[in-house]
Amino acid sequence: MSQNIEYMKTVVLIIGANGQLGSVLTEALKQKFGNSNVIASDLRAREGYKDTFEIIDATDIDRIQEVVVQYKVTQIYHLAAILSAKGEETPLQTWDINMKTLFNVLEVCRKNNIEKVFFPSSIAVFGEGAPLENTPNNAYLDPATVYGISKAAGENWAQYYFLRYGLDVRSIRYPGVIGYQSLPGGGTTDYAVDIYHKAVLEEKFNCFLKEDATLPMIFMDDAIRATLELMDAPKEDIMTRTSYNIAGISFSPAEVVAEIRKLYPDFEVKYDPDFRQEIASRWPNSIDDSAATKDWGWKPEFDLESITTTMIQKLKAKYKKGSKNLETLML
Ligand code: AKB
Repeated sequence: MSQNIEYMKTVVLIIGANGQLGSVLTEALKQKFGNSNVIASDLRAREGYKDTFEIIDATDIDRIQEVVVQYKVTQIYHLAAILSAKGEETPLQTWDINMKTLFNVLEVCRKNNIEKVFFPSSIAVFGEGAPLENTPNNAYLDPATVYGISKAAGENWAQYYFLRYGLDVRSIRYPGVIGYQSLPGGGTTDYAVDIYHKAVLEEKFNCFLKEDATLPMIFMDDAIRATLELMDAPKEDIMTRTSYNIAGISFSPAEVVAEIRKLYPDFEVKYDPDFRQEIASRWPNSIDDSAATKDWGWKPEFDLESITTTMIQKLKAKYKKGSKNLETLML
């Protein structure tokens, strides 16, 4: 890698910038590096987005290369993927898309001496072979969804590019992410966002998981801060080149319902578990994130109570201002 990179300005490309995490991370990166140094990209343009946006289908390596050269990109955040529940509808297509887009990004990074790359992994890499409580970073990985298999393989490819080519790829295994700014899509943990929307709209919630299905979750602010802190850490401190476990908090649907009922005592919930319960039953209940704490100082700030009060306050304000059209209410 060229030594001049240290003196070059940082230009970030986000692939998958319209997604739940991508849309919020894009704003955080613009605050950090300046609006003109952040290139948002996705399959479709985002209505009302004011800064630089490029249409990129990440299965097309030439298109990624073109944008990297055009803007002299120095860092890539590759967030595009098909998630756990959606992925089960078309397993082979999910594998193709998740892996092809990752290989394309890694190859463009290698060929263009990209300074740093971020690749998100997930708690979906774990399966029955890992302890359910306090799942360690180096637990056995036997994922049972195609999304989990693609993330476990992706982590190893990330490490391969680091070991073989010195590419500075960094990764986090996200728990379910809960935020008011954007909507999740196609995940098993999505219920934990939807439930707050229903509470604020004073509608009944149908939960696709069992009431005691405890899963690791994280508030969006913590998830974004973790990503920025990992990417800021000195290279020599990054001891894990597959992916870091990070914990926020763990809760079950029954626990979040109890918390919401402190503010909405009449909130009604019906439990109607579907195939997503099967997926959730193989994922950890809680996560050991001591490697992330030791290497780059990770510490979550939000618990269930603060997540609930923030979600409800922010969503109430959004719904008050606008219609019930969720897409137009976000960000
Ligand atoms: C999903 O539920 O698929 C995602 C994840 C935990 O990676 N939110």
